[in-house]
Amino acid sequence: MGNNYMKIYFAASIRGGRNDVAIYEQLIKHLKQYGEVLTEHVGDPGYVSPAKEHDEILHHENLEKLLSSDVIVAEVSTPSLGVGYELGRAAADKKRVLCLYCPDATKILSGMIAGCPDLPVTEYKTVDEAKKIIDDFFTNH
Ligand code: 6IA
Repeated sequence: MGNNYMKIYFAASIRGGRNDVAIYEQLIKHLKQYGEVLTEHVGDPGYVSPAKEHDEILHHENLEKLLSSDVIVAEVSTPSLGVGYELGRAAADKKRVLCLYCPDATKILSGMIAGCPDLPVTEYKTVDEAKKIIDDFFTNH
């Protein structure tokens, strides 16, 4: 497969909480060897909130990117309505999806993600483990 030409949509929490942004940043950096990451801002610790009145255009632009992507990689450990919505749209469009989840007793993954056969979830404990899961996903598919 022409992995270098892949369009990758990386999804992770923004308004859901930015505690894991350093992880997102590292995962995005790693993903770039497999293609173009359409959503690099998700891993930018300095990303500044656009004003709420831009939400409509933000939704439109993100959805266009999501539907044009070849693969969606979502970091789902911090619960995010936006990520859940994106994953639902991805599943409806039969996209290839990888969900990465770092288990935490205080943030149990939604059953609507964990229980969806079109949204495979792989658990990881360290960023190195998550990178390896990404490598397997892109080399074995
Ligand atoms: O509900 P959330 O905000 O946690 O949703 C995060 C997901 O929705 C990410 O995967 C993004 O693709 C998308 N998303 C949500 N908000 C934004 C955004 N600005 N900019 C780009 N993508 C977004 C919203 C303002 C924010 C900086 C506070």
